Amino acid sequence: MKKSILGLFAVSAIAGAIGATGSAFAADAAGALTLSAEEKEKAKKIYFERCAGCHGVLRKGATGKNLEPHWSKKDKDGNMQEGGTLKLGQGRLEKIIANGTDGGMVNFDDILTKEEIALMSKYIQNTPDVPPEYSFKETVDSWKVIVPVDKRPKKQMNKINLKNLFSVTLRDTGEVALIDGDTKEIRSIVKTGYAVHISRLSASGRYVYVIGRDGRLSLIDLWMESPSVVAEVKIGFDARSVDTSKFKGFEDKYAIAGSYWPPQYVIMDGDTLKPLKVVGTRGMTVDGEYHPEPRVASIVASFIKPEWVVNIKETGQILLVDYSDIKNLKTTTIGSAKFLHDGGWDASKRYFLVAANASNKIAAVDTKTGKLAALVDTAKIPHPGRGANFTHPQFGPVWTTGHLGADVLTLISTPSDKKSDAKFKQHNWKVVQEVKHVPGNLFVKTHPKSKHLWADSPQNPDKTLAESVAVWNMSDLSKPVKVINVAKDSGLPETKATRRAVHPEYSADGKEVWISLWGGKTDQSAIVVYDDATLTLKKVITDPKMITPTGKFNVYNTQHDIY
Ligand code: DHE
Repeated sequence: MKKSILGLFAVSAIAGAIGATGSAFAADAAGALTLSAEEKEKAKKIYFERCAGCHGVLRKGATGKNLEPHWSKKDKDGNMQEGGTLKLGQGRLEKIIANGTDGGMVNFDDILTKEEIALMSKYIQNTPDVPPEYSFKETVDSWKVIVPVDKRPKKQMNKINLKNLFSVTLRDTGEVALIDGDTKEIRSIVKTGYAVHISRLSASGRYVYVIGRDGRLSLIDLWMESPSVVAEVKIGFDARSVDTSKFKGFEDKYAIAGSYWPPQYVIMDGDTLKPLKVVGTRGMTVDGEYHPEPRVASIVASFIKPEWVVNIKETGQILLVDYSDIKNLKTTTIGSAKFLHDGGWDASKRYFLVAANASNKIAAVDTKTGKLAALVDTAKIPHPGRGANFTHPQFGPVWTTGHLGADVLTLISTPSDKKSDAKFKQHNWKVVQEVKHVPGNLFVKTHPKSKHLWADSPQNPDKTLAESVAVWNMSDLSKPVKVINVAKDSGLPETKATRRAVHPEYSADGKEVWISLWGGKTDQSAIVVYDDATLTLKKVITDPKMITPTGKFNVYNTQHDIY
């Protein structure tokens, strides 16, 4: 898979390569694998930034393959299989890291130097260090209230139309840009954690919660004259998810953030981030095996119960965490499939659909009954983001996922209580259509007021495709109505490196679609805004401070889970 950059979705085909070398374990002299303290520190940092997301801190594998020096396991027929990085050896590992594999691992030769690739190959043949735990006390010690609640404004002090504000991740600078959706002006740039993953909103829409990959959670008060961080806490060493309490009576009361390492989630006060409880997620997988690193993937707040849906990646368990009594926390554990990643609500917001990406399945949980509603087989490596809900002309309400590993968008029929939808019941939880797209898709998006469905393809190895998005008219999905080259439309000078067009996001009124043009750290990046009705370019938002924009979160749409 040449020339798709970022290793963040690296799905290594190392296991596929086992046997190809035929070499015995420890082909390299043990001494040759010894690293100096300085080399080890450097390798650890690269591993955390580039590899841990897919392969896990303990290297047991998830989206990416197991990278332990030696592993053995029974295959489905009960035969013992053996493998590991030692068996592959230095030369083979260097090739895999540099060039990627057909199994989906991207090439790193344009991110890492030759020396760094050699270093990483050595590093992963050594036994993984087990990182330290992170206690409740340490969480509390990291907690800072920068502006106490009684010193905060009693009403909105700025003139921004907050509903249409966008919180935009500036990935490589550890910041978010707050961009006015009406004027397209950057209102403020706020320092946050490293490589922020997502922003989520409080139920009232006043507070933005921003989680960094380094586990730093920042709380931004949008009512301040210049919106800025009012509280911060570090919830772990490696994190991706956050949400808030959205059930009636609990608005803005609690926040929850999930950690990859240590595997746990933390419940906090919504307006101060004061840590209230930490809950570990180690335990048994859906196959009945103990896992030491079950990471917290997506979290979503229910609107119909005081509950969060917390998806545990490695175990395949979906937790419904009842926050009505934090002291006596009640949790429903629903077994689904591995490895759980991202997902979103269906149109009724009763069912949460989450990708079990290594099983090529979508798991749907019924949050009303607290039971698994369906496990739907899909094409390879579903990656919905939050998915896209619309009414299909033939099959009624559907939820859509894209795929990293397949050239389709999958449409799944979802239940509806409307009398007029009764005729679609027979299709519920079935794949009703696969719409032809290209592989390497990360995010799909639509809006209740739109007739269009947008899909990106930033992980496609072809530069032109990675820099483009496709748009369908939902009344005829036979082919896209338009494929838009976002990099060209940006008017920015051509670069050798790919500038990925990623993460379509609608404005609050559903009339505009914002796409990030995600260039390298030293390239000029932009947000390119399109008119959704005409599919024409409306505005290019660019600025020297616009460095590596990725996710964009419109306040109103994120607050109400509109997608
Ligand atoms: Fe994400 C959502 C994890 C790489 C941009 N990403 C999520 C969620 C998880 C996750 C668990 C769901 C959060 C939720 O809803 O609560 N992402 C991971 C990884 O483990 C992975 C594969 C590797 C890593 O090391 O992080 C990864 N993600 C990426 C990227 O490379 C992206 C494109 C750019 C970046 O930020 O580094 C990226 N992920 C996003 C975005 C969302 C997201 C924009 C939110 C989508 C939305 O619309 O809500």
